[in-house]
Amino acid sequence: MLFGLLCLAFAAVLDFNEQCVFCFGISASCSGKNRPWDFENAGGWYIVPGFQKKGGSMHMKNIFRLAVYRTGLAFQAIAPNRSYIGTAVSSALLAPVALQAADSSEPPKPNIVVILTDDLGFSDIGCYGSEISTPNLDRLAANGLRFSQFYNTAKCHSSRVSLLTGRWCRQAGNEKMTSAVTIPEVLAPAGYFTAMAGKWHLDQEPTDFGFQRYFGHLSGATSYYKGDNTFRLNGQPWAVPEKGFYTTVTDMDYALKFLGEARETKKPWFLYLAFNAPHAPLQPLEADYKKYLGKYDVGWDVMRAARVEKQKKLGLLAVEASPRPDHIPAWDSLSPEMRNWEARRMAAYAGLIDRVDQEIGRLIADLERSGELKNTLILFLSDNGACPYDRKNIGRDGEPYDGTSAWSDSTGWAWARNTPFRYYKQNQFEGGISTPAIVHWPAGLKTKPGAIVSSPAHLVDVLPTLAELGGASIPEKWPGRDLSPLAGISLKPVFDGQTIASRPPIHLLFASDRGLRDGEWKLVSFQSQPWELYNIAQDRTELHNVIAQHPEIASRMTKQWTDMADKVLHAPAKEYVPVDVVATERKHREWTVYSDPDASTARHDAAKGKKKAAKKGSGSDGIRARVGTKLSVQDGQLQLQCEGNDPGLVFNTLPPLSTGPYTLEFRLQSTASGDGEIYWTTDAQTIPTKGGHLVFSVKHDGEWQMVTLKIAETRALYSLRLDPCAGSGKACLEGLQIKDASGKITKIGETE
Ligand SMILES: [Ca+2]
Repeated sequence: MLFGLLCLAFAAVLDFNEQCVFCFGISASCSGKNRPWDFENAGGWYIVPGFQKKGGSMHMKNIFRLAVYRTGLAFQAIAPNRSYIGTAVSSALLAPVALQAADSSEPPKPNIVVILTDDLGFSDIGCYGSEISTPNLDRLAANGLRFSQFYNTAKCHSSRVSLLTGRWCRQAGNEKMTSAVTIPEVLAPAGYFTAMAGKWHLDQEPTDFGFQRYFGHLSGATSYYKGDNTFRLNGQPWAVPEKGFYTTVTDMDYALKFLGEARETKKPWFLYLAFNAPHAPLQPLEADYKKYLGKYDVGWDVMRAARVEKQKKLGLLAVEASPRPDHIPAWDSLSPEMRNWEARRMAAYAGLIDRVDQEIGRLIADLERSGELKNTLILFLSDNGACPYDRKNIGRDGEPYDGTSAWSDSTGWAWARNTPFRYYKQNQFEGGISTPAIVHWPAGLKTKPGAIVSSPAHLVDVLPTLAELGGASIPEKWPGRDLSPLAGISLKPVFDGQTIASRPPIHLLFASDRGLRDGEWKLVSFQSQPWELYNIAQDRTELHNVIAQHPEIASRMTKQWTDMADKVLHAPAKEYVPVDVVATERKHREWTVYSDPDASTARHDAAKGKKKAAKKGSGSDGIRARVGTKLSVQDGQLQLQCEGNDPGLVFNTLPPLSTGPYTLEFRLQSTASGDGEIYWTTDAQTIPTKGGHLVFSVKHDGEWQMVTLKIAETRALYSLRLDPCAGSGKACLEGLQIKDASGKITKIGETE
C-alpha cells in the first residue's frame, strides 16, 4: 500500500495530458519476496526513494525508479543487492493502456519468440538439407522465409551477447554486457512481457538483464538428464528433480507456462528460448535415438553428398561443396568398430535435433490454440556451427540415454553437419559462422511463403529489428552502464520483401580466429594463420583464395578489421597483432584422432581421478587446482574461484621445452587480491616451493590484462605453479604460453 501512496503523490504533480485521468482506484501490493517485476515503463525513469517497513517503523532503504507512462505510473526497484523486495502497481496503469490499445488504429504489436539452438550445424535441419526429421521447422520455413547467409559469432557466449545486445561481443562488454542494453530491456518499456527459458551462459542471471521470467541453466553446458547446480527459476536456485526432467522438454514446459502468464497480462510478449541441444554431452531420449539408429551406417561422405543435393533441390544454395579435409578420413577407411561408434554418435545428434523440433511443435500448437500464431514472429537460429571438439566420451560402450553416458562431439560428423562449408565452431570460416535462420510471421512478412533471402545478416541485427517491429526505442543511456554504439541494422526491409543494398561490415573475431565480411568480400584467418581472401558472392564455400590477385582489397580489409578490433571492440592488443607470415598445418588437439580408434577413450581415462582438473595441456600431464582453488573451464578460459589460502594452478609436467631463458605470457582477469607468484622446477624430483620463484604484481579490477614474465632459467622447465593472486576471489586466465630462447612458442593449459 505504501508504494501505491507514493504513486498517488507523484500523480498529483504530473500532468497527464491523455485520454484517461489517473488517480482513482489506486491499489498497490508489496508482494512476496523473489518475484520478478511485472511492470516496465513506457516513458522514462525517475529515481525516487523507497521506504520499507521494518519492525514497527518505516525506513528509507531502497531506491526505486518511477516509470511515467502517458497514462499511468509504475515502480521498479533497483535494490542495492538486486534482490526483489516487492512490486508496486497502480491499477490505473492497466486500464488506460488497455483503452489505448483498443482505441489505436495501429496494428497490435507482434509477439516474438527467438529460438536459439546450441552447436547446430548449418545443414542439420530438414529445410537446410538434413535428413533428420524436422517437420515443424520445415513448416515454419515453408510459410515464412529462410536466410541463406545469416551469421553468428562461431561461439556460444559471444553469439548470445551479440544476439541480446545488437553489438559485437567485446563491444558490448563481453559476458558482463556492461556497455549494452538487452532485447528485453528494450522491449519491456514498449509494453512487452519478457521471458526466457534455457541456457544463459553469461554473467549474473537473465532476471538481472530485463527478463521478467526465467527458467534454465546459467552454465555453458549441462547434462540433459541430470542438469547441474546452476538451474534457476525466476532468480532462485532450482533443484533438478531426479525424475521427469529432460532439458529440452522441461525448457519448453516452462516456456509455455510463462506464455500463459504473459497472456494474463494482455501484453505482447517476448520469449527467448535457448535450447542446450544439440550441444554435447550427446544424451538423446531413448525413442528419439532409436529412431535413427542404423541410419548413419552409410557414413559421413554419403550423408554430406545427400545434404549437398538436397540444398540444391531446395534452392537454398547452389555451390561447389568443399571437399573432405585431410584430417578427416574417408568413411570406408575406418575400422568397423570406429564406423559403429561414429554411426551411433550421429544417431544421437539426430535424436537431439529431432527432439528440438518436436518441442517447437508443442510451441506452435500452443500458439495456434491461443490464436497467436499469426501475429507471432518466430526466429530460429543456432549460436555456432557444428562442434569438432572430441573430449571425454563417458559410457561409450553404453547407451547415450542411460543417464550416465556423456558422449562428446565428432570432428567427422561436424564436417558433414556444416555442409557445404569448411571448418567448425570457433573458426570464422563459413562452417563456423553460418546458421540456419528461419522467420515465421504470417501477419507481418510480405515475402512469398517459403522465400529464401540471400541478404547477409548477423545476430547483431536481431535487437534493432525487434525494436523496430515492437515500436521500442533503443536507449542511448542506461543507469550504471556506458553504452557503446549499436553494430546491427534492422532487417525489417527484408521482411517487407526488399533487399538491403549495403550494410556495415560484419566483424568476426573469436580468440585467434578472425574475419571480416564486407559486401561480396571476406577476409579470414584460421587461428592467426595468414589472411585469406574470398569472393563470397562467387565462392561461398571458400575454396579459391584470391588474396594474391587482390592485394589492395586484402590490405584495405586488413586495416578495416584491425581498426575495428582496436577502436570499436577495444579488444586486447594481443587479439589483433598481425597474422602469421607462413601457414602451418591446420590441426587442433581436440579434433577426433581417427588414426587411433581408442584415442578419445584414452583421453578420458587419463582424466579420470582428476575431478577438478582442467583439460590436459598440450603434451602435459594436466593441470591441477591447488587446495582452496576451484577450477572450471569455459570457452577456452581457466576460471578460478580462490578461497585465499595460497590459491593457484599447478602444471605437473609441461610439454617438452628447449632451453631458456623463457617468457611466460597469459591474459588475466581478476577480482581477487594480492600479488601473483610463479614457481618452476627443472626436474621431477624438486617440489615447489623449492626451485625457481618469481613474484609479480597484477591488477584486480576485473579488467583483462596481459601478463608477461621473464623466467631467467636456461635449463628446460619441467613443472610450473601459477598463483594469479594471494587472496580470495575470482580469476580467469587464457592464452597461456611459454616462449623459449629461440622464440618458439608453446601453448600450455589450452582448453579449446
Ligand atoms: Ca554453442
